[in-house]
Amino acid sequence: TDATAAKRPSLDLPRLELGRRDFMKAGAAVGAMSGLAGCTSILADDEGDDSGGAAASGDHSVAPGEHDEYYGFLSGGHTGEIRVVGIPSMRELMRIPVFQTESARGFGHDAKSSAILEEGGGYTWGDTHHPRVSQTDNDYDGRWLFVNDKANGRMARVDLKYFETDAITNVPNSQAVHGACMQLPDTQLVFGVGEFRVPMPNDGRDVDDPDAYGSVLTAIDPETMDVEWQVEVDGNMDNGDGGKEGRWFFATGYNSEEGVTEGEMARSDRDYVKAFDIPAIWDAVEAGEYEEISGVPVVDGTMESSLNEGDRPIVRYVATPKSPHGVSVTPNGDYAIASGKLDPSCTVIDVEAIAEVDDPQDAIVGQPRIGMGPLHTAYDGRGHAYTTTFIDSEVVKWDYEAAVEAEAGSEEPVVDRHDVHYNPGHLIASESYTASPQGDYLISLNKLSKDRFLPVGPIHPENDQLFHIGDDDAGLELIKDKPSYPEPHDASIVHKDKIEPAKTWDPADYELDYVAEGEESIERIDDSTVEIEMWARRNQYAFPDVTVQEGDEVTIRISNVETTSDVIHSIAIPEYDVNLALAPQDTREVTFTADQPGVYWAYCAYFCSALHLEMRSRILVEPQD
Ligand code: K7E
Ligand code: RUQ
Ligand code: CUA
Repeated sequence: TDATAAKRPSLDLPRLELGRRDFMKAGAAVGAMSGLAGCTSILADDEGDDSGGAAASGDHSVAPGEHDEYYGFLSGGHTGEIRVVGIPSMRELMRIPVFQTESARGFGHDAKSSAILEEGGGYTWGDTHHPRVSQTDNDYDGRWLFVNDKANGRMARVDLKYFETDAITNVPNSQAVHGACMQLPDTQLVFGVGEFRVPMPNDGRDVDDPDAYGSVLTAIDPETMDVEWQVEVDGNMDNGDGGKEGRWFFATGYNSEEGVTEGEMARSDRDYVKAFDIPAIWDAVEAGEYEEISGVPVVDGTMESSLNEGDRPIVRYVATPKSPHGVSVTPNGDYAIASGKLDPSCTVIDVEAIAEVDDPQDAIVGQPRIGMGPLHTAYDGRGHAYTTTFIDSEVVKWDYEAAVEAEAGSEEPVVDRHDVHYNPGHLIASESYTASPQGDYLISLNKLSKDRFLPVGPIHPENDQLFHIGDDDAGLELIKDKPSYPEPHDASIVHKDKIEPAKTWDPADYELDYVAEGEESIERIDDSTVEIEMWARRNQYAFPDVTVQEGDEVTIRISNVETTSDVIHSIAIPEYDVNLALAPQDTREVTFTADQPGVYWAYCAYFCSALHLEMRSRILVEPQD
């Protein structure tokens, strides 16, 4: 309405003047942004190609048998998983299935992980973007990793004792949970940043009335994974990051126009970084100032309501140039830096000032010119920001205090830039999301690899490029290219000393009763139900033969009784789609209906010893009559 429009904060920021070169590139930018990423003409004037470690100073190799310094947790995009790599070797150490079934680890095959996927909505895939490791006192505590599902609007938790997904929350009123991050310093809440706008609830009402759609920020309790509250905002949101002190949470966004087509969404020159006042939201929830939708308290954080709150709006709308994408808070907590995406600048927001200024825009204290298509920013702990430029295909290193001193639009704060290959999305530096990044390594997660690797058909790998950034005189040194299966978005890099994975299963964590040797049993519960408790060890299962009747519902609970680390067994039953992976001391359960008479050789799929191929049992399914 006109009344609402009148209440919108003014949008008269100093307008950055676009030069002719930028204007032409901006044309190319729109093409690349909409998927026609054929920016070879832009890339053609890249200077040289300093690939490989030869040009880099220092030795960042990791010899065979040696361990890496860091864990890198990379999202797997629409594979639905998390990949664990060692840094600086970039060796892939493990994959953690999150939103998809995965047979090597038996995820989604045993009863427990199947229930996690089922209770999480029952979808067969997800789109992981932002893996964030839990923190205590603004430092990694190595307990959990949280990651969003952009596809189906979910948040998952990975238990870093077992490197295994242990919870998935299907977030109501939200179709694309995009940004994922937490309230700091102690992971008090996990935030899911809603991107797509939909009717709330999305039950068929208002289907063609975009004005009635909404998008929400969702706060989740990290222990219970229950949704605590949501805040509805104007426009949609994109990425997010928490302030270091726990009061503010920042989300970028686009589509303040609230359009439904690309043209409608990109019309405005300005969009908003939303600053959520977390204590004020709690106050509103506790005062009952919310509407319950789909069983969740939804607080009104739209511009209109925020302005009506008078002295304490729960969301401040900070207008920034064109569709800001990434936002991240500096390690010292002083600034939230948003990347312009369709504008060549980054916007530096003074975190403390947000609470003090009347007009949220007055909290903007710097707006350096970075390059074309700035997307995401990481930190080295020495006052430098590193921003990816999607269109220019660069990592740009700049000094954020210098940006506060400089005129808006100045390029002076930039201290170094380095080509990447090609079209980077996120980048991540060692412990960049904490208060104390190490400032030694940085990975640029590049969306296109084009010609960097042997061709493997029309779907190319991505290219994750590792830089050494520890020597400010040497600047950014490219150390390594790592081809990556589609498609990592974001990552967290955690020092190895902060992660303590279990070597075998810990009885304190058992959900099912362990079956020791001598405790095995086959029990017929009734006419059509059989329960089998058994174990596995080198090189046999508890029973050489198991006989059931056609039509029986068979439950197998099986423990791997090995105590030696790395001796993994499994039980696979051909043609019954049964496949359980069993780490040492682990117990898993599966239920299937024995509806096909015949002989089925249950076998172990992990090569566990010289007699591994002999590790087999017969499942005999006797015909009904
Ligand atoms: Cu830029 Cu989901 Cu962080 Cu992808 S988002 S790149
Ligand atoms: S067998 S060792 Cu097919 Cu060679 Cu597995
Ligand atoms: Cu157990 Cu192979």
